[in-house]
Amino acid sequence: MRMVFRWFGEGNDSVKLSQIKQIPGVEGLVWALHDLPAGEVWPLERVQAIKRQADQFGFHIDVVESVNIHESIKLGSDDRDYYIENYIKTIQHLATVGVKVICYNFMPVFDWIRTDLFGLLPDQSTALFYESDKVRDMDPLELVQKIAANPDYTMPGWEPERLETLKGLFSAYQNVTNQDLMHHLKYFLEKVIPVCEEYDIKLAIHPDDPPWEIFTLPRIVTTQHQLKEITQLVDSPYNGITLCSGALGVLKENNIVTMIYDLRDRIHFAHIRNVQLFDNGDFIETSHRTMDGSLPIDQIVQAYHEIGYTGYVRPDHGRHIWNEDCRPGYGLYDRALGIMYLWGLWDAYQQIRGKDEVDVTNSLQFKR
Ligand SMILES: [Mn+2]
Repeated sequence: MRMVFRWFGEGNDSVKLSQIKQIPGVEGLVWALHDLPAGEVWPLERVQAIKRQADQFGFHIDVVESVNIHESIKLGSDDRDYYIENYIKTIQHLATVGVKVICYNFMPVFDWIRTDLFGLLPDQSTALFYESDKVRDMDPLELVQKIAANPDYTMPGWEPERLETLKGLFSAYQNVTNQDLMHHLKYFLEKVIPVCEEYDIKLAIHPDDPPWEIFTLPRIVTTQHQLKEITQLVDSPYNGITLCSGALGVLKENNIVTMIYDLRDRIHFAHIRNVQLFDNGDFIETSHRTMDGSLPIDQIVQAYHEIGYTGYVRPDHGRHIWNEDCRPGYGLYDRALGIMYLWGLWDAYQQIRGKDEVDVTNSLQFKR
């Protein structure tokens, strides 16, 4: 596995590149031009500026997260070809600096959703928290208004100008079924994947977070079955996935270990994090350690080791610890601890099994 670290850019992240440099085994930055709205072409000079920044510290910028998809593409609107053309231009610009993987998502309207950025864990650290009752009982417009006014509610990815268009977006999606959304994804992939093949950049779709229907909007990236279906929409190795253990793992029927074996040829990017699930559907993010949450992070890393995974990995969200002042979920300390846990597991499996003796035939014995 090749360890990378998400960085939001100069002036947009509390973590410095000099700090990331001191985390063992981190070889590259996961980046994006976060100030650009979905649908715009990423200018070549801005892409090259990131490359120069990373070069100063010896990091590669192979992985981009995310190049967001314009709603017109997800809706299948008349103007979608214009935005697909822009996407293709961005892919061509990213190829000039050696980008290898683009993570993206296909969630209508909302990016990921939580109800509390600073949910309290028993050790007094805080983390992102999702309370299902709060989401269920709330009108989406009300929720969005609370986001602006109340720091207890947040949905990163929301810009004020998008809030104004929310009503229009909801009515636009009113008659879009899951099947329609899947067709729109297929249309997009059919246009873009040949370009990816030409420029040697792999697409990696991120699962919906959380992976269930919210506010009656369609959702198509939630289960192993759907991920498999998506990889077959255009049957190319360049049409792949970001296997996010935390996003998928909050749905109890999702077995991350089984998914790793089933989707192994199409996993181009792995997000590894743990979550504590509660019976009522709430969840809170925890440290990466297996026994701190509900997911078998040890078995997940073991599965990656067994398949001989050589793709990119990043720790996902971390807790906020040691009074760190940072972006929610993206502090330095807990993600660095997470990386050391992942390396600890990886190195141990490497020592025990030896890469040459990896037996992939007994892969499902770790099913949980
Ligand atoms: Mn993720």
